Amino acid sequence: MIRTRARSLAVATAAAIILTACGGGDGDAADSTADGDVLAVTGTDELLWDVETLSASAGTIDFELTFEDGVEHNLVIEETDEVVAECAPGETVTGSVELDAGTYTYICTIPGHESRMVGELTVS
Ligand SMILES: [Cu+2]
Repeated sequence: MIRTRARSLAVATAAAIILTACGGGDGDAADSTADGDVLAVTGTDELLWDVETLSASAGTIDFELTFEDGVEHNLVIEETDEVVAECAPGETVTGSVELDAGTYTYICTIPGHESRMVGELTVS
């Protein structure tokens, strides 16, 4: 009995360590400034991106866009004219785009936003 319980505890502890490790990896992927698979960007009520430089690996690049309450935004790759995502104020949406290595500009094309909501995406 006692031996079985000790083994169960050991297995549970090992599982907890593995889960913790996975959680840390997800956190890194969501970091907009890292070479993660998901680039998290917020469009603010002040008509700005919260992150103005991003980097990613060539291929499929996933974005997670959050738009603050008051204003509608979208995210477009200027060089390719691809709309990565658009959504209503207060929403978070995901979108993806295929890009080769290079330097790209991501903008919001809502009239009046384009001059302020400009960021640089480096794909390597
Ligand atoms: Cu905008």
